[in-house]
Amino acid sequence: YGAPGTSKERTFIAVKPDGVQRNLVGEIISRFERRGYKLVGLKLLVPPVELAKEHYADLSSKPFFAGLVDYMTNGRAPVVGMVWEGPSVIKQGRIMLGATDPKNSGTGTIRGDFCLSIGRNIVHGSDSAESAEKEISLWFGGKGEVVNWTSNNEEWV
Ligand code: 3AN
Repeated sequence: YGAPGTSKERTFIAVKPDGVQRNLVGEIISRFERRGYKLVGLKLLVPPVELAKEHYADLSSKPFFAGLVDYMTNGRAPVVGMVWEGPSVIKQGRIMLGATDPKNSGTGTIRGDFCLSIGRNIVHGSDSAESAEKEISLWFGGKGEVVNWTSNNEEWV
């Protein structure tokens, strides 16, 4: 399970605090469900500071890093973490999210349909197989937190 390039490929998708505040959790889950992807991990949490710092470690030298970590962890709204499974879900998940900066996100993408500002771009999605593996183990590291199950959809989608 989880191996990139297989039908069981997995990615980490999160609805960030602005997406939760704006009541877009259902909309975002629904888009992945309707596409045919399978939900195999789901949790609502205010992430600990250490988790957010590790999640965004690649951005630790950026001027917006401290603000980004605070926004993710200050508890004004939680984060919804998810693991989605299916063919090319890492790449397709990024396409469904749209460009990082909503000024460049196409209509029809989540960001292109629902937001305007890079600091409030609603969703996160793993950007590579390496990131997906790291982020899934970071956010869903506990035993049984990611669930292997058979969807009847697989015969039809
Ligand atoms: P993505 O979320 O598309 O992988 P990253 O990893 O470059 O993009 O950025 C992570 C997050 O950092 C973004 N989703 C956004 O919330 C925040 N961010 C990125 N660039 C900026 C910026 N110039 N100003 C404020 N926040 C930013």
